[in-house]
Amino acid sequence: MTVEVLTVETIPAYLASRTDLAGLVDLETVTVQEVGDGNLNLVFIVTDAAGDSLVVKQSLPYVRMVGESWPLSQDRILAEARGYDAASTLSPDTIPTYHGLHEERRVIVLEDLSAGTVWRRALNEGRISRGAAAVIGRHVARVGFGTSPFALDSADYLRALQASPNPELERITLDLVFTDPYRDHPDNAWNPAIDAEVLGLREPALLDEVAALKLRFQTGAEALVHGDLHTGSVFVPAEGDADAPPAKVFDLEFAFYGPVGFDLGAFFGNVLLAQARAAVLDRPAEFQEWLGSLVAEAWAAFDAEFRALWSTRVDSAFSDGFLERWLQRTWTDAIGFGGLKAIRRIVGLAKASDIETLDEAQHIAAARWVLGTARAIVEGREGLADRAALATLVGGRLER
Ligand code: SR1
Ligand code: MG
Repeated sequence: MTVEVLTVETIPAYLASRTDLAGLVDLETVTVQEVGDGNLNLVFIVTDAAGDSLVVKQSLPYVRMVGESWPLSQDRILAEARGYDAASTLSPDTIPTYHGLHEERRVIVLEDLSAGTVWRRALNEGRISRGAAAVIGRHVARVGFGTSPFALDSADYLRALQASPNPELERITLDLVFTDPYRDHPDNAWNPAIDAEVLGLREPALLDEVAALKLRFQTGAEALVHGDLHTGSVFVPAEGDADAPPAKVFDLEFAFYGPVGFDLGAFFGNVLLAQARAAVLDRPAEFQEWLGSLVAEAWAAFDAEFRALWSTRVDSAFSDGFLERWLQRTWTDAIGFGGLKAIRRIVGLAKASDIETLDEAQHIAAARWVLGTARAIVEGREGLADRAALATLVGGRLER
């Protein structure tokens, strides 16, 4: 099914038809801007003369970054709506206020957070956002716990799992993260100066690790995960806005039942990109040290929140001893996924501005560092038992 695509011109009439949204903005005075800078969708900010605003997001029937030659079902907005429904209940303060799904038009409406900054942009500018990584950790713990068999009895878990298919977007992740960077593919692209590092990714020892993580992604249906929790899926407050919450997670269209470590990994992999950028730009030590603390900050918040929720689990067969084992497994998954998430942004389709906006010499240095470090993490993840071991590996490579 394809539904009519909204435009800047048709948004006011569309909102007028949405009596459930009456009063959120004054439709007599609104201006509308299309601001989608992601890879997939249309995003409109609607602002009235008094400054009240909201976001209208609609899935396009194709992949925006490529165009109509890559059709993609508009049903992905249903997956995003499921993600917001779950997070609105389980972790309302870590997401924008969600005003619901209009299924017929494949539209969701959200609080406008554009007074803040997408975190990737703030990182690219060298801005410190204290407390944002902890928000990510808490968010992942709450939604991860609350949609898992730890919080749901088996029938509810199975119902939730079966009600949450997102096959087309999972396919994109399987191809772009776990498959294409490790083979010849027309969408891959990299600077020839890093040929050796890229082609080295096809060595059997690494391919075996990629295969193990791919299967974990495909079959580890632990909880409803965000599915694309990179630094472009997080808003941080504008500089100097001390009253705003430290971060909000958005863009949940990749939500699916998967391993909880996948979301933490997406964040970790993108921290690696930010670290590479900061190093080649020789950013101030305070900024680089703060970047180096983000994985530990996110993990500590995740760990603390998960442990706090553990006492509410529905099945005492999930023992305290098992929790330790599960957390360790989740850490190992997370750093493995993080490595692959970093690699895909260097080699595959859909690059990251952290690296792409550097000059050529910086780009080559940063890309080479990311590939070498990410690979060392993926291959060595079982031995990187804690945050300190990872920090030592990453920091040691940064200093070289
Ligand atoms: C074709 S979509 C490309 C990428 O954009 C999203 O942010 C996901 O990361 C996806 O892999
Ligand atoms: Mg996105």
